[in-house]
Amino acid sequence: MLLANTKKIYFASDQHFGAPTAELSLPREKKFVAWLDEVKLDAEAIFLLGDLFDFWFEYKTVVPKGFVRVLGKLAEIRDSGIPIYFFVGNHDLWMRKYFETELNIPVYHDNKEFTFGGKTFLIGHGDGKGPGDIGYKRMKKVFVHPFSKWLFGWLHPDIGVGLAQYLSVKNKMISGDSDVKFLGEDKEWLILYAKRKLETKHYNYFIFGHRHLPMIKSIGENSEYVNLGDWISYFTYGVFDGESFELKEYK
Ligand SMILES: [Mn+2]
Repeated sequence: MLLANTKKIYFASDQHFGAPTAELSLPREKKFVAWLDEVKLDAEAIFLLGDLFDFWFEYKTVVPKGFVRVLGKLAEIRDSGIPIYFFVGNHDLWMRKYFETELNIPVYHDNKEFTFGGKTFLIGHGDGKGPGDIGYKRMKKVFVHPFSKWLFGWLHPDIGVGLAQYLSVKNKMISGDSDVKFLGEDKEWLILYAKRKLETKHYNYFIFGHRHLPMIKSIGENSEYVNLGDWISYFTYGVFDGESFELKEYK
């Protein structure tokens, strides 16, 4: 994709809507919708890099309550012709076809490469990548196993969703959000993951969420690691104008 020279590509992640409660999440959701209203004016595409919801489980016919403002805004923007891409995070990995069928938004369950304006990007949520994160990796195997999903789907939604929301907020090991301190460039496992990738293939940008730590770090020649931060404490987002990538704070 070559960018028209007035257009931009926007990136945001880790909104965790619904947390810690629906009531307390609502002002953050409204702020994010206001941001979407601004970026739609010059967006060539919008990337959402996961954990949009603090918990999402996709039943065959039932849609979890809440989130109508953000879902409606995404529908409006997508219907206006702007492409939106969604990568699941560790909090909303049970997505199936709802975003695709209802919103016409593709859903990716793993990292994906893109090229914009001649620059190469590796994009994803970032959970379970690189060394470490062992407890979470083990849990993720259970989470994504078809049998667990089938079993969970048989729980009454009021029980299943209630239980999951409780665990999501209470249990940081399960959610994989145990450590939101920067570990240092030599230990930060998403940076190590990106550097390992660079050994076999060059990318200009590695764009991830998950760590909730907004940063841009040079990790090689013409190669940068970007973490988008979150919409809980930082309200940060990425913007690529065809030549360079910037991290900004929405006020
Ligand atoms: Mn997150």
